[in-house]
Amino acid sequence: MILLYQLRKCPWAAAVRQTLANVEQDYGVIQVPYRRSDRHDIRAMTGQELTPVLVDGDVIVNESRAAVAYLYETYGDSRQHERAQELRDEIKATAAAVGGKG
Ligand SMILES: N[C@@H](CCC(=O)N[C@@H](CS)C(=O)NCC(=O)O)C(=O)O
Repeated sequence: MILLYQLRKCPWAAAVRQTLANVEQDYGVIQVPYRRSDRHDIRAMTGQELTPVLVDGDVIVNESRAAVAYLYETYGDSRQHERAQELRDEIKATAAAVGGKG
């Protein structure tokens, strides 16, 4: 079963929930503790404390755009596969921009 670790009212988690609805996948929600230092599950799985985190079997994805891209690639139709590719390109561009700052 797909699990979504999230904080209440998180807009990025809402984007992942909308994507799960778009690809018609059932999922469970795990609300993470408000305090970052209490998010032991997230830290153990991803090495960081930000939510959302999507878990689909052995696949663990943190960062909402990466989670949306994963869902569209895995469960989407051809139009959604194209959207996934656009997101992957955006993620790469962001990483290059952030990396270029140093
Ligand atoms: N770029 C990240 C942003 C994630 C993010 O900032 N999540 C917030 C919740 S909406 C969070 O975990 N904040 C940690 C905190 O407030 O302690 C993504 O898109 O997933």
